[in-house]
Amino acid sequence: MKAELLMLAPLLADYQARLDERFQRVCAFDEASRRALLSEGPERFTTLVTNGGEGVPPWLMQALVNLRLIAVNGVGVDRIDLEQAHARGIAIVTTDDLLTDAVADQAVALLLAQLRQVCLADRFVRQGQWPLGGFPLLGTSLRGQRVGIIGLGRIGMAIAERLQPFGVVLAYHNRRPRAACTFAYHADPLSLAAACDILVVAAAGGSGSRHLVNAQVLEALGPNGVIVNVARGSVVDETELVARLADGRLAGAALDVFADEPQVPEALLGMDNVVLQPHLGSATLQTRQAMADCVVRAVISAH
Ligand code: 8YV
Repeated sequence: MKAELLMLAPLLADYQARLDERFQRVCAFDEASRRALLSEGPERFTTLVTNGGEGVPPWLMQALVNLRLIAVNGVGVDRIDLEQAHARGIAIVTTDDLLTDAVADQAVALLLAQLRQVCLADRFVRQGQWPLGGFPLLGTSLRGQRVGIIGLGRIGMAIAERLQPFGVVLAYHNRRPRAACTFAYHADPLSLAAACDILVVAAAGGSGSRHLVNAQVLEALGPNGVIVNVARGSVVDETELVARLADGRLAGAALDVFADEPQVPEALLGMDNVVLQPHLGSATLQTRQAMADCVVRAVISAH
């Protein structure tokens, strides 16, 4: 009899198949099936697989009284009750550095897409507008822009390294200055925003970074400012962001993440100055394969 493995998020099929050789898979991808587990013997699970966006609902974690391992197909642990995991001795494995390059690539892609209006111009061509007259708007050059990175961890640093050859001026905010880093350090996001044209959000999510980019920070960034967020929607006050994009107090945004995914504020959908993505930072085949392989190995080695 195979041990049961609880899946709160799917893996790529080939990697799921490797797990299926060893385990009896129980999928609970939505709220209703997770609630149903409560009356179906939740104590039988010792291991679960989830991803960064899903985490583990606290009530489910409480019900899984024999849980020993949470394998995260991602790097974010902001939707996992770390205190409870620690107190109960539940191990958490993440995919660590495997998605750093993909997320950093996505940040640069989104920034360029926003400045050069790639999505807007694409819509212009598709809608047959070109023969009626040339594209009416000019983009913004990246060279010379002052780019502030909020959260200069692994992903933030990888974004900075990619942006350097574009000739930008880099600065950052972190809880602490990064050793041997030559970019200007700002002890708070407000001072960083006041010194920048573009703010790239790369900080980990969770209560510690919630609304780090608030109304004051957005005000300091100003009407020519652009925000790129590849981290978590929770780091930015989304209501403020949307209001400022709508009335011109902010120039533009490129967003891979949102406060209440998969819900995207309706107002954003009609704006030409935003680029919107459905949380695709790590979504390359190569990266997702490497991540899934890491998850499979972690789960198998724990049994
Ligand atoms: C993943 C993420 O796409 O790693 C994370 O925390 O948010 C994403 O990069 C997500 O975990 C889906 O696997």
